[in-house]
Parts: sequence; structure tokens; C-alpha cells
Amino acid sequence: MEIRNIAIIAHVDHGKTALTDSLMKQSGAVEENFTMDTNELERERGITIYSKNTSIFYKDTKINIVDTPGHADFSSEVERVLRSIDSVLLVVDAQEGPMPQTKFVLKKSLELGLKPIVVINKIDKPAARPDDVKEMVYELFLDLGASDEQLDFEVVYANGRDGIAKRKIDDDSSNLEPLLDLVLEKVVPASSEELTNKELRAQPFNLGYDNFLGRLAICRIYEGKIKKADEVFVKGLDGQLRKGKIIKMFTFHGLEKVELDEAIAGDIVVVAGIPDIFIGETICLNPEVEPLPIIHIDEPTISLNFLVNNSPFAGKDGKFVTNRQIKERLEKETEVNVGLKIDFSSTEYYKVDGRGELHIAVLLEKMRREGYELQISQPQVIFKEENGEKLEPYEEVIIDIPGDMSGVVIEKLSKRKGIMTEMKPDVNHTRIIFEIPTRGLLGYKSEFIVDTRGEGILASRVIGFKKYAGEIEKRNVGSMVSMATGKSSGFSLFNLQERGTLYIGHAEDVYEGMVIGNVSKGNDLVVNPTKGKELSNMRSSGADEAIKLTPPDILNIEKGMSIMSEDEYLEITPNFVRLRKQYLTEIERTRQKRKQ
Ligand SMILES: Nc1nc2c(ncn2[C@@H]2O[C@H](COP(=O)(O)OP(=O)(O)OP(=O)(O)O)[C@@H](O)[C@H]2O)c(=O)[nH]1
Ligand SMILES: [Mg+2]
Repeated sequence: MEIRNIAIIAHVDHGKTALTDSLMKQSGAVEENFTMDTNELERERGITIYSKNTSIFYKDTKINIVDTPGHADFSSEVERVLRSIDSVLLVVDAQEGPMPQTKFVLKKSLELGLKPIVVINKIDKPAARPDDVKEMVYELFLDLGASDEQLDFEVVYANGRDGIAKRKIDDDSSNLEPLLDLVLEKVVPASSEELTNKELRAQPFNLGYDNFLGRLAICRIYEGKIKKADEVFVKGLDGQLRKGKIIKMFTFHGLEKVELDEAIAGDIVVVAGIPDIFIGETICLNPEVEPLPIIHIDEPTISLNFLVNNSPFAGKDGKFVTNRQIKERLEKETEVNVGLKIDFSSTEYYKVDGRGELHIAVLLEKMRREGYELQISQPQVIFKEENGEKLEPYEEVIIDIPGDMSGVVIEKLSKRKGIMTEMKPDVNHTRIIFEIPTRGLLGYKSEFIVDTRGEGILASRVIGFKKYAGEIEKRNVGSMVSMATGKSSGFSLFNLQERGTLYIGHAEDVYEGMVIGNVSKGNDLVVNPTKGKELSNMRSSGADEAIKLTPPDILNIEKGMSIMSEDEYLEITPNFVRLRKQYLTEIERTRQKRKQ
């Protein structure tokens, strides 16, 4: 049987998963009403977090498909996937056109010599402009230095959600066959007798974990074949040779893993039985074979500490709260989360390095759902030194906003050491592109939403380490810190809400040192939110003198991470996210300040 290996890549939300889902549905691999975004967090957020494999059968060909995440924090995962497939479907929203992550994934694909098939998706949107978008994509190929052969790309117009694809925008079509036919025609076959007859060389590009089988490796078999129970060698990244045995092997079909006894060159399979296998290593039967070129993994860009929760409310909500439990959970995470680096050497905290705020926030969100309780310190950018020069991570930011709002955005990003590289007015919005140190961008997103009244779109991605930009002055908002422990009273909150934005509502448990809101002007403010009589008729509509409280800006993990100050911790438990001062009493805080 013939095999084709493709990945679906795009900017976040451009419709990769919906297209994959439709492909699986139409090929009969799965029932209606299911989605590739199988993870609970993915469903809730409506984004893909983990790249996932599937395969479908079409005209006697097995098509292995990898659905990748579009969010920039997960780009190193996409990069690894790109190393192991033969072509990509570059999905581009027919209204939005190419976005930062489109550029990134296309750039990586072109560098690897892939010939993308462009899928202009969501053509059903009322504001779709497929012709313009096709032109923009062509320009992007040019800008990124595509070869003549790559520039001659095929275009398919699609409504991925409804499962329709067509070669020309006016064609009649009721399914995705035009796209699948193009895949069969244009993507090089991955399998051949010649390759299968060679000696085995397979390479993991992703890891998984199974409670019974332990670490799993998702591999592409480049040459030869693997059989169940094979005794294999692993050529490590350090050049050392290790031994392993293929205990079990699976292929993906629809959403299921199907067990296999044998797999041939060209296929993508999951193998179990090599406990310490890592991405980029070479699995072989003959230890003399040349190892495959290794797969590079991007370095982390931000760092923070995970600590045992020691707030006055510690242990009230979580099931797993001790240092040892947190450590074991983090060790398990490093089995599969390859972008993560954790330093376990301190006994007081674990230093966790990741690829961005969302990358870490997803881990924290998973942990709290499993019943963990902990606190974290403020995320810091990771600096590097090269040839005696201090370097820091930079990001490219693409912003789309209504024209009259560009002034304030440009002013703020410039203050944060951003450099505008492009400004393009379009029909009813302006697109601005900035290059800015990650440090300058941390905490900016929530301000951006306010400044653009929720109408702006901001997308960013790490572009690498560059020269340190010097001190960055950010808008200084203070924290409103509770001086008392007890229940918040509507009466005091009513008075406090004039001073800034509150993170809590009335009748909530607070403790001394907890941050209950921000102060719009000036420094930290110590307040008593528990003072005064509790009013029973709050917000009850009929009462004439009822107190009207502005709805609080309730914290979640990401929001907390982006607004917290250096002297604070974010306390995360299954049901609560609270911000607090590291030192809970005012006396201690003053003493600490003196020491510095
Ligand atoms: N109108 C329209 N909406 C679509 C189409 N395809 C997908 N969508 C919608 O766009 C949103 C995002 O779709 P997804 O398939 O989750 O996007 P994605 O590219 O997988 O997103 P990430 O994995 O998070 O990067 C969903 O609300 C879909 O229902 C389409 O062809 N037309
Ligand atoms: Mg998706």
C-alpha cells in the first residue's frame, strides 16, 4: 500500500482541526460529532495544544496526517513535526490572510525544502477575499525566499468545517476529494520497496506516555521495517548506543491507536518499550548504520519558580500539596513535554523554563485540574550570553486594529523598546508589525485589550535571541493589598472600587497580604476589604439604595501571570487563583525593602 505523510499547519484558529475532522469524517475513519481536539483543556479553550496524528485511507493510499497547534507558544512542536513529514497543507483564513504564525510555519517548511499546498479556508465567511489572500500568500512566499518550484504552489479553496474543497473558487464541490486528489498527485510517496528493503532507520519526532507501557515514541520509519518484539539499538544524541525492545507498536487510525505487528518504511508509528528514548535519536537494528540528522529543540525563553503553597489558605482546596508531590508531577511532565526544562536542584522551589506564558499556563491548568495546589513566582525572561554580549529573546508582533487606535498602541510598544518594522493601512483596519523584546511584551496584552476596546488582534511569536535592549519602563500600577483576614464586604469594596480594578467580589475569603485588586494611580495600597456591615440587599434590583458593585476582574492563571509583580506569588488551587505578596505583613515587606 502507498503512504503519504502530511502535516496541517497554520496560524491559530485558521481551521486546521476542523479540516482534519472533516477529512476523517468523510473517509469514514470516525463518527460524526467528535473532534481531534480530544483533550479537555483543548475543548474548553477551542485551541489545539498538542499536535496529534491520525491516518485516513483514500483510493488505496494511507494518508498520515499530523494536526498541529497554531499558537506561537507551541511552535517548536510544529517544527519537529515538519522534519518528519513530506508535505504540508498551509491553511490560510480567506478573510484574515497570512498572520505571524503563517509566516513562521511557512518559513520553516520552505527551509526544509517542502512544497506546501495552500488551502485558502473559510471561503464561506461573508468578508472572505480569497483572491487578495492568494496574492498575499504569494508575496509571503516571495519574501521568505521560496524557490521557483516552491513558488509554483497549488491552491485549494475550502470550507473546512463543512468539508468542501475546490480547485477553482467557482467550481461545484460537495466534499474534500479535490484536496485529497491533489495530495495523492503532488506529495511524494513515502513508501517504496527499495526503502523497505534497506536497513532499519526510524526517528522519533514526538513523545507520549502510557501508564502501563511507559514512554512512547512517535516515529517516522525512514527505511527498513520494524516488527513487534524486535531487539533494537538506539543511537543517542550523545553518540552512545543503547538497547531496547519493541514491546508494542501502534498506528493511528481516526482517533484510535491500532496495534500493529509490522510496519514498513514511510509509515508513522508509535513504539513502546524504549524507556529513555528521545526526540531525534535513531532507532536501528544494525548498530553500524549512519544515524539520521538530529532534530533540534528550541530553547526556553521564560523562567519561573514553582513552590509549595504557603499562603494562610494552603491545603484547604488541593489534594496534592506537598513538595514531593509537586516534584513527582513535574518529573512526569518532563517525560513528554520536551520544550520544558526543570531544575530540581533546590529544595525550596523548582525552576521551570518554558517557551512562553501559555506553555507554562497550560501545565499549571492541567495540574490544578488534577488536584494540585501550588504557587508560582513572576515569569522572567531568560537572558543568554554570547561572545561577552548579553542577549534576550525577541518577538515579532502583528497587530490589526481600527485605524484611529494606532497612536496609543505605537506609543506604548515604543516605550517598551519595540521597533516598528511595518505599518500598512487596509480597508478598515491598520496592520502594524513590531519587533520587541519578550520582556517588553510581558504584561502588555491585557493593556492592549483595554486600549483597543477589545477590537484589536495581537499575535506574537519568538524570533530568537538578540542584543539586550536595556531597561524597560512599564506603566506602573500598584497592587491593592489586604491588611485583614476575613470575608470581603460589599460596603468596603464599594469604596475601594474607585481606586482601581478589583479582582474579587463580595463575601469572598481574603487574607492579610492578599492582592485584591490594582491601583490605577501610584504605588501599592494597603486596604481593609473586610470592614463594615455586610449589606444583604446588594445588587438586588428593587432596593432603592442598593450598592452597585462593578463586576470584578476575576483572575485566571494567564491573567495572573501577566499582571503579577516581582514581589508577589500567584497561588493556584483547583478552584481558586489568588494573587498575594510574598511577604504577607506590611512590616515584613518594609523590612525586606530596607534590606535591598
Ligand atoms: N466560517 C468558517 N469557520 C470555520 C471553518 N473552519 C473552521 N472554522 C471555525 O474556526 C474556528 C477555529 O477552528 P479550528 O479548526 O479549531 O482552528 P485551528 O486552526 O485548529 O486552531 P488551533 O489549533 O488552535 O491553532 C472554529 O470555531 C471553527 O468552527 C470554515 O471553513 N468556515
Ligand atoms: Mg487546531
